[in-house]
Amino acid sequence: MQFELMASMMCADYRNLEKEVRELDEAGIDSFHIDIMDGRYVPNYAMSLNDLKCIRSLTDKRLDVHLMVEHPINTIDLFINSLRRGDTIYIHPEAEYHPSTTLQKMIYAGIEPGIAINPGTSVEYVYEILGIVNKVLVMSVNPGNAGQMFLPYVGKKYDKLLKYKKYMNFDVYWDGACNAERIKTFAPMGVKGFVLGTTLLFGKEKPYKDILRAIRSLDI
Ligand code: S6P
Ligand code: MG
Repeated sequence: MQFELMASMMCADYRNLEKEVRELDEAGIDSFHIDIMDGRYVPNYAMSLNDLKCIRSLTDKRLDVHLMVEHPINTIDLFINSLRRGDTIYIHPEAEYHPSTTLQKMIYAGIEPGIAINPGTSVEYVYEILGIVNKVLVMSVNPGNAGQMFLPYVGKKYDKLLKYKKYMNFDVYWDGACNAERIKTFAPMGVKGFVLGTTLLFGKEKPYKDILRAIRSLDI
């Protein structure tokens, strides 16, 4: 079964960022997930624009930029201008007065428009903009940190989104506490890709290529 695997780079070893990117690239990761935080929308700082530019220069794989910032319209051009056509930016609709304006800017620039939905945000809240995004990133932990516990109540959100997806044009992605069991359950339901962090990919004793090979050969 085909599904995409993304590496959550805030979990990488920053003493060796270039080595990390090259190993993940060679191991067959599909894209690099870049978590940008402003210390206001979420109580943390993770990666910076400079980290993003560094990773963009080291790989030809796609980048997924997950903006956990207030009013992304104020800085969206910095991110658009640092990416390539076909890369993705996710914004949190609650963090923006006019999320559709920000998404439209991405569309004009050839960036894949995405939204991220928090565990406490309903599918109904984002219903209108589902029609203009290509990707929906469902958070199964609260945004702000890696290594958190899975919140099981988000499961129902996938059912709803996958129903809407049948007559709209977006794909559904998973972010937070992703393990092999969750891939086995949700990939066959139609979830297109999974962000891998500390739960499944980083800080293990095994090489990335072995971990990714094991995930791709799961019995699904
Ligand atoms: C959380 C962030 C995520 C995490 C990722 C970590 O704010 O958006 O992308 O980095 O979920 O994965 P894990 O397996 O440590 O929860
Ligand atoms: Mg993320």
